[in-house]
Amino acid sequence: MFNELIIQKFEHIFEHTPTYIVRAPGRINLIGEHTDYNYGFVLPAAIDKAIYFAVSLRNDQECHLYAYDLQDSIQFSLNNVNKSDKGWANFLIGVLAEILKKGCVIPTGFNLVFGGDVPLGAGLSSSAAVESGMGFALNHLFNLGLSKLDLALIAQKAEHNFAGVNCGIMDMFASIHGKKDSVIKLDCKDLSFQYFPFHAPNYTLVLCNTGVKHNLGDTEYNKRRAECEEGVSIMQNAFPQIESLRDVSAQMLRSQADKLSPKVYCRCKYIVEEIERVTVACEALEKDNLEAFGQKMYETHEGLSKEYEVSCPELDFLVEQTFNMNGAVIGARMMGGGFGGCTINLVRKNAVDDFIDKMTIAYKNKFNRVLLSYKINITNGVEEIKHVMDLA
Ligand code: GAF
Repeated sequence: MFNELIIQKFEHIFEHTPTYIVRAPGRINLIGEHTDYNYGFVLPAAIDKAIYFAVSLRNDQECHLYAYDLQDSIQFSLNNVNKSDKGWANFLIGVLAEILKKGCVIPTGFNLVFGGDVPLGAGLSSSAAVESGMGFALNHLFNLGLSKLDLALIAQKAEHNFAGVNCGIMDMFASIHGKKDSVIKLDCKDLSFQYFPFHAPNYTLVLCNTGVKHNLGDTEYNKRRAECEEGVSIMQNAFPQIESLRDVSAQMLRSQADKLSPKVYCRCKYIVEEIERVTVACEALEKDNLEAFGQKMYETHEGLSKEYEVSCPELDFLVEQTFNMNGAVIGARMMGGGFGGCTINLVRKNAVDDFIDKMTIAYKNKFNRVLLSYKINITNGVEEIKHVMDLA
């Protein structure tokens, strides 16, 4: 178990037991991709892959952080909370800096070891898990009284200001607000949300990891966001009341087609349709109509690949292959920011192992790469898993 390894490492380095152990999960997203920063709907959930943190207070101003997976460490003083040359450290320092910016008092330094099993660069939001776990740990350690929503907003700011990705709120929100066996329908406009039980006894959610790593910091993600904003600002000439693509209907968009470049039009079209798709997919979920839900997942992939252009040959291949599985798969699509990472598949329970075998062979034959597949369970969001002091 990862939490045990993290505790052992902590005790080895710092020669005392940690005060808190925190589990911060990665996330999946069932549907609603690239809609968060367009203030639409998303449907994510926290998963049984997580980053674990062991933390304790110090009685000086030093912060000592150790990354278990990278076997790397950093030390700095609370009087000098700045960006580091070490990329991994910025996700943690960013959260601390944003908490301080908010005016919270952190009177002493702290020790921290973190690590886990959220695969990096697989589109499962390992960085949001690190940020939400860090925020949760500091909130507990220093009794800051921050709400879950505060922690999500702090994590998002850390990502913007310290990692340089202009991301939406979905990933950190899901990592923090996750609920066992439920998906979260989040309205990214007013941040209201609703849990939907994910009741699919005959199906398993399977992720297929291309092993191709994307870097969201790479300009493409920020470019898509800018293209959507360009579309909105042009359409505001005709519709001054709109603030984002959330406020644009398919009909309004069509009426402005000749004002937008073909590329911007395609980006906006995908987003407007995807926002609507989340609502329709949720209705299908409420009626336990998993087949209809799966159909929407395929439509999302088509849009992401052809109109939003954030897929890649590996992802397209994996989705395409699901049609050769004798009906074992009822929905599949690329998931997350894109340009690699995972596909998410809704697979009939009795066919899962066969599905994984066939996909692994097909992927190896096509790209000469090993396909890693994960059967996913939906879990609670960030939580304290053991108060070691209580055990003493
Ligand atoms: C990444 C971002 F971090 C999210 O905010 C979201 O935009 C997602 O890509 C695409 O839906 O995970």
